Amino acid sequence: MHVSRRKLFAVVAAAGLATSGLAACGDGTQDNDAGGADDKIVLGFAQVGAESGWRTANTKSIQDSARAAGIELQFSDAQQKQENQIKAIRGYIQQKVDVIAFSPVVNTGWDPVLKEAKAAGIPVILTDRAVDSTDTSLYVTFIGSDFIVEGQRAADWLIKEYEGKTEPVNIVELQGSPGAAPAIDRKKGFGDAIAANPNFKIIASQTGEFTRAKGKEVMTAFLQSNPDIDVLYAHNDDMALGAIQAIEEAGKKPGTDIKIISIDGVKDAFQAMVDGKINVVVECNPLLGPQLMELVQKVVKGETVEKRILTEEGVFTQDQAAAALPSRQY
Ligand code: GZL
Repeated sequence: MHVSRRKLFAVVAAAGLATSGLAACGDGTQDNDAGGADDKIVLGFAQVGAESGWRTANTKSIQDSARAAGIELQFSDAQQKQENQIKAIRGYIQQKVDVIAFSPVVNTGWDPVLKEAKAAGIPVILTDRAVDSTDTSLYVTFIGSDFIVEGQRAADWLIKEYEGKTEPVNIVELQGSPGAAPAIDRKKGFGDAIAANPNFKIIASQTGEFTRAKGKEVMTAFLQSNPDIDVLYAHNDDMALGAIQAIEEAGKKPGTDIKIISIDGVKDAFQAMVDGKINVVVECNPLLGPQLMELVQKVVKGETVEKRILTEEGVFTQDQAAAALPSRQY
C-alpha cells in the first residue's frame, strides 16, 4: 500500500524518532493520496444531510473552518440516508484521504466500513452523533453533545414550571429521526427525568424527522386526536417551529395554551421565544468546525487526542431570549 510522506511522518513522529532524515529520504514519487496540493491535509467529511437549521449551521462551520485551516475538504451530503454516508466513506478510503470525519445518521451498522477505514490506515473522527460500535479502536474520538443531558435539561424546566401543582400535565413529543443518537437519548433523558412525577403524562410521541414540514404534519395529527394538550416537547427547533404553525392553525396560542420545550437554539427559535411562542430552548451547539480542524491536524501529526470531547452548551428561557438573540451565531 502506498504510504504517503504525510502518513510516514505521522507514524515516525508518533514513535518519537528523528524525522528530518526520513523526510529527506522520500523516494520523490508523487503522493498518490487524495490529491492534496503541496502536502495539504485532505479531510473527507460525510454529512447527514440538510434537514434543519442546526445541520446547515454545522455544515457551514465545518466548511469555513477547513478553509481557514488550509485543510482540503471533500464533503458529501447523504440526504439522511445511511447507505449514502457509507458510500461516501468508501469513496474517501479509495481516495486515500488523510482523515475521515462524519456525523452518523443512525447509531448502528457502522462496523464494516469503519473496519475498512482502519485497514486502510485512515483515522476516523465522529462528530455530533455517536455509533454503537463496541470496538472503540474504530474511531479516534467523538466530539459532540450529551443528548441525555439535553433531555434532562428539558425536563428540568418542566418540573420547575409545574412545581407544587397537582393537575395532570398532558405532553406530546416530537421525536427526531428514528435510530438517530439524539432522538434516542433526548427521549430517554426526558422520559427518565419526568418519571418520578405521575402528573406528567406523555400522551403521544412520534417522529417528526427533525424537519419543520414533518413536525407540522405530526403536530396537526396530535391536535386532532388530543383536545387537551398542555406541553409539546420537540427534539429540535425545526419541528417545534413547524408545530407552532399547526397550533396556530388549530386556533390555539403556542407558548400559552400549549407550552413548548425545544432543543438546538437556532435564531428562529430565539425569535419564537421573543414572540412568546416557545417557552424554553436547550442549546445544542453545531459550531464544531474549529475544534474538528484542530483534531484533524493533531491526528495527522500522530498526537494523541481525548476519546470523548463534550461540547459546552446552555439553556435559554423566554426572559433571556431578547438579550441573547443579537449574539447568536446560528
Ligand atoms: C444534534 C443533531 C441534530 C439536531 C437536529 O447534535 O444531530 O440533528 O438537534 C439535527 O436539528 O437535524
